[in-house]
Amino acid sequence: MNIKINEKIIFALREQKPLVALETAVLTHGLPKPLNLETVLAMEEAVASAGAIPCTIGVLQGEIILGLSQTQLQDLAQRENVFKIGLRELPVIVVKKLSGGTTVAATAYLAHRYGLRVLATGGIGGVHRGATQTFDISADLTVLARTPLTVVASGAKAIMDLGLTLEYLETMGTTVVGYKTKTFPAFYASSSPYKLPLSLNSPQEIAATALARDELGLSAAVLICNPVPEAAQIPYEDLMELLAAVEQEVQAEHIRGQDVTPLFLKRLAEKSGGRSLEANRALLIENARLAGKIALAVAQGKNS
Ligand code: PSU
Ligand code: MN
Repeated sequence: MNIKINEKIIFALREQKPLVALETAVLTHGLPKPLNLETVLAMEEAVASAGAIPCTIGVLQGEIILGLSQTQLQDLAQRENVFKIGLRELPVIVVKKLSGGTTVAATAYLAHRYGLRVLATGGIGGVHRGATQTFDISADLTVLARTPLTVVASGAKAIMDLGLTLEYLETMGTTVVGYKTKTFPAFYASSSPYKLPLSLNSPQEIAATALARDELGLSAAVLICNPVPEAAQIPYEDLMELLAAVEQEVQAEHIRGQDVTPLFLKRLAEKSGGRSLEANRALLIENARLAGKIALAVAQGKNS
């Protein structure tokens, strides 16, 4: 199998060092250039500043790479014909020697398979608005339900139907908790009308929760919902107005499937005059930082 694990990552795995998996669909499809590369590098730095080791995952010419180097990240960020690689695309991408960014679903699967415990992203995919008609439900949700990682995100991307997404997470048995919050964050907005009954207040508490999950033999992820920093947020009401406008445009274009999320994000960036990009960048970095702290606490818990 064409899989390459960076030597630093092999060493860290062997020594049970704290590691944080980072996805690359955000690099190839989530953010515009040059913000995409800058942000992923800043996420890696945030993980490192918390005392953990970043392991960014993606595919270059059919080679699945765990721990992309800076040069490889530059390569992936600049390539034109890159795929958004979900779990089901992985085997074909490998055989056809194609390149692309891995979604949360594919990244979580690979991270768990090779022994990582923590993953950071911006917002997970979810149940899309209008899903009762389109059936558009992100594979992130089904993968998280069977992948025992700790995933740090600012909830689901706000372009989703957040209520339906929460219902689906519940049905699938994924643990959802707020980090120092009792509401489900709405990605660019730090809060939403959706309540979260359970919250955790420190990386140590989160690490202990992940260990308890493992001891119980539960197979789902623990999703840690970390709100975007207040200074960078778009207030929920403003966000809903922006979304209503963008939704109409997107519907008129009859876009389907994997292209829906990237188009939505792009249009929101335009309509918000770049505010959504600033919020996205800020939350990605803060999620990486928290994930680093959690990975450290998990490693310390394991070694004590
Ligand atoms: N977080 C972001 N920006 C993104 C994504 C996450 O801040 O672009 C990506 C993730 O890779 C996630 C994907 O898995 O969007 C979800 O896409 P879809 O809704 O098509 O499943
Ligand atoms: Mn979809």
